[in-house]
Amino acid sequence: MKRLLPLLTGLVLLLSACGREDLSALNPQGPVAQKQYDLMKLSIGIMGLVVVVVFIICIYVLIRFRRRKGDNTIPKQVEGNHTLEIIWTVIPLVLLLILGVPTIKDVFGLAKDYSKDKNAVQVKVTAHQYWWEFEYTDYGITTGQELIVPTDKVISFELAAADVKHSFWIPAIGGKMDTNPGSTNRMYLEFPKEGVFRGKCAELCGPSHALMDFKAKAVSPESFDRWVAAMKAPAVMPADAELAEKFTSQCLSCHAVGENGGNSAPNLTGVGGRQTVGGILYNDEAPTEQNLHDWITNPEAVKAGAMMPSSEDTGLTDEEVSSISKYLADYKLDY
Ligand code: HEC
Ligand SMILES: [Cu+2]
Repeated sequence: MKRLLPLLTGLVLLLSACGREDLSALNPQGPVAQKQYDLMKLSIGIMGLVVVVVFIICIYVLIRFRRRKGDNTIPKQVEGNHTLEIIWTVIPLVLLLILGVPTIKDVFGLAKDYSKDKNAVQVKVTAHQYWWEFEYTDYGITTGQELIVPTDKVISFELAAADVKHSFWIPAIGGKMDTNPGSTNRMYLEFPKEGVFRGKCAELCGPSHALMDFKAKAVSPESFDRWVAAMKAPAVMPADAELAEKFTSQCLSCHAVGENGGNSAPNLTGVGGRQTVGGILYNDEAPTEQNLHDWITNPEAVKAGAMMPSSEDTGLTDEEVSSISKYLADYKLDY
């Protein structure tokens, strides 16, 4: 044990340093995650209690009734004991009831369908290799990588995948739920606290599975309304006409800004205000413009298997990549 201690301390330090602090199901930031956490505590508590009691009895019996030196008599033979049998049948039954009643209540409670609720915000989530698309069906807007939600409403999710199976998970808020190609799953979440919560794909889906992050940003109701309005405002295109033409022909075949463009890649409206580029290059670790430049030059180097051409493929010069990066970094929404 003495020799293991430094190792254990090291491990605890290492694990606590894993990633940003918001990626923990053990630090719930909303009612759904709280319920799930309470169930975990209850079941682990009961299991722990059983283990401790059984071990104490076991060790006591081993010591108290061990064979002593020189004692060769056969112990008293016992067969059946009604009192004991009733006790060890009733105790597990009671424990299972304590565990079962809240579990069943919460499992059904958390499956509540808010898809017809006029007060809930409906969000259609589509998981792609390796990015997330969020469509707000009531507002007619779509965004990528960053889910913006108001703190005062239930968010009702309809989950699906465009290619292979993924899984939608925001550990601090609740989840997780599979997103399947060809069928939909539903779940709801609530975000009572303002803040940014990291989401993860929780189903091995390809070489960049571990990089398939997204952010859930919970904002005040007023801020959410401003965000919706800003998303619906006319797109801001590059000021330089030549650059706007390049951007349209090379990028908007897949991406969209405002009403312009395609829908096979993350919507880039307000991309400069996102916390990350590509879900994984943090804009507080390197300037947004730098991250954009790295990404646009060679997405494959950031995320193996990313379905976006490099600047070599599209024939953009480094200067053009820089100008596009500057334009996108400056493209922020006020909300
Ligand atoms: C063939 C379709 C396609 C084309 C063309 C394309 N992209 Fe992409 N782009 C994608 C896909 C797919 C992703 C998401 C990749 C991922 O995260 O795995 C992406 C991601 C991005 C992101 C990150 C978005 C975010 O929210 O973090 C930026 C920025 C971007 N592309 C800019 C550009 C620019 C600029 C061009 C033009 C030079 C361009 N893309 C051309 C498909 C494309
Ligand atoms: Cu995935």
